[in-house]
Amino acid sequence: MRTQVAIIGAGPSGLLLSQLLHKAGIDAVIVERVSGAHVLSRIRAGVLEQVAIDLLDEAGVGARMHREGLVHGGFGMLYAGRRHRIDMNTLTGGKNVMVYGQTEVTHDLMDARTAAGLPTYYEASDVQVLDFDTQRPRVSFTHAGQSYELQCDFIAGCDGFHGVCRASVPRQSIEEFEKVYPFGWLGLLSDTPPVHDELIYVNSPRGFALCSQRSKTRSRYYLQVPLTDRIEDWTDAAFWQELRLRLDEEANAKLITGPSIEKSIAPLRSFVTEPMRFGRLFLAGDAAHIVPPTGAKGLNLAATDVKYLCNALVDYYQAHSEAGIDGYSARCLRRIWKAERFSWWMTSLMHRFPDDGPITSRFQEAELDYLLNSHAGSLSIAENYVGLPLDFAEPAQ
Ligand code: RFL
Ligand code: PHB
Repeated sequence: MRTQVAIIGAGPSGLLLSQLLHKAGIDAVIVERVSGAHVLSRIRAGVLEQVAIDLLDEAGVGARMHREGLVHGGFGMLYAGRRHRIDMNTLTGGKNVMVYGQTEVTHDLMDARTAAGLPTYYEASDVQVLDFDTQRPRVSFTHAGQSYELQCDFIAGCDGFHGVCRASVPRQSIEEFEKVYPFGWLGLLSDTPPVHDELIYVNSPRGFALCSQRSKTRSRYYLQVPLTDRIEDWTDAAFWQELRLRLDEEANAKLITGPSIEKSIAPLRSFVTEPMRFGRLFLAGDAAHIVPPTGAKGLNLAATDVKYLCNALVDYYQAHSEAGIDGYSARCLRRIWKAERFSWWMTSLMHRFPDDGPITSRFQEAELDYLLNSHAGSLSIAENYVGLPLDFAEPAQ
């Protein structure tokens, strides 16, 4: 079997890359470890930046997102019992974000791939990426009891944080930067109307909370919890009770509770791999970097990595230039570090850290007071939250 680009992983990175390559006339085969249904069962991101919206349009899969997604021009920040609004739209001169779940994005991309009749091997086992330091990389895997070898020009490692691609790179060729946070996010999804028409990020003495949503009838809430908490110990009633203790009166008066349709605990981590290219293997998305979800950047970064990679491959095949490929890693990392910085900073600003004393809460309150009452401070939050442009801080040619 032969293709131009072998894509490992059918998450948002792999699926979006395949669709952008298809539009550019470049062949790709996707090899995914789990079933399509399993990929769709993972409840994750909910907020898309303008850059990601544009890329989904470019990939030809934006129609349902524009019909069903919710455009948000601002969000709330609650601290010291007071709620403030960051008016992203006004502050940034008209930019918004789109609330549209990762599950829906993935669904739309999968449907487009199926409609185009493009090959994806779901439930592939023993996936190995081979010879990527030569001109003839290969991928081997087992599917439905049969062994396959896929020959290709390039391998795109879109297989997430626990994937095989990053793990296959010789240790001396890679540097990893990591910070693990001493708490997790307990998330609950419910078919109840959202408590507010915009998201609310909460810094409370009992810890961080987030009121998010998927639609006008489906809510997503998160609570900061100790890493030692187990999901079995959190009943729905306990979740709603704790959420109430972290919200303001106005939100509590509007909060409608109901049975959860999903509940899970996610650890928080900042992680970056340098570089992101190893010969003919490219890492993209969570395979190369993780952000804590506070800034809503993970899926958006995955989308922009994939855009840079697609551009580099188009340059290679159409203009016979290796400049894009050679510049891929540096270009991605410039953007990634800015989003990593913002996500780490927003996490530090909004959470309670177990080893910090009361002085840290006062520092946080003072910083929030400053930021939310200063045009420059609010603009900085807004500009980062809606997402920096694709070519932000690119060196002049
Ligand atoms: P994924 O989604 O992990 O997909 C990787 C795919 O690779 C497959 N795989 C393999 N396939 C073949 N062979 C192997 N050996 C393989 N090993 C793994 C996996 O099965 C999987 O299908 O990575 P990708 O595509 O890079 O996408 C990244 C995003 O999923 C992630 O960044 C976001 O979900 C992060 N995130 C958020 N991002 C946002 O932009 N906005 C948000 O609001 C937001 N909220 C969140 C989040 C992540 C969260 N969690 C649970 C980590 C909220 C949460 C709670
Ligand atoms: C979500 O809706 O899942 C979500 C929204 C904003 C975040 C993180 C997660 O910052």
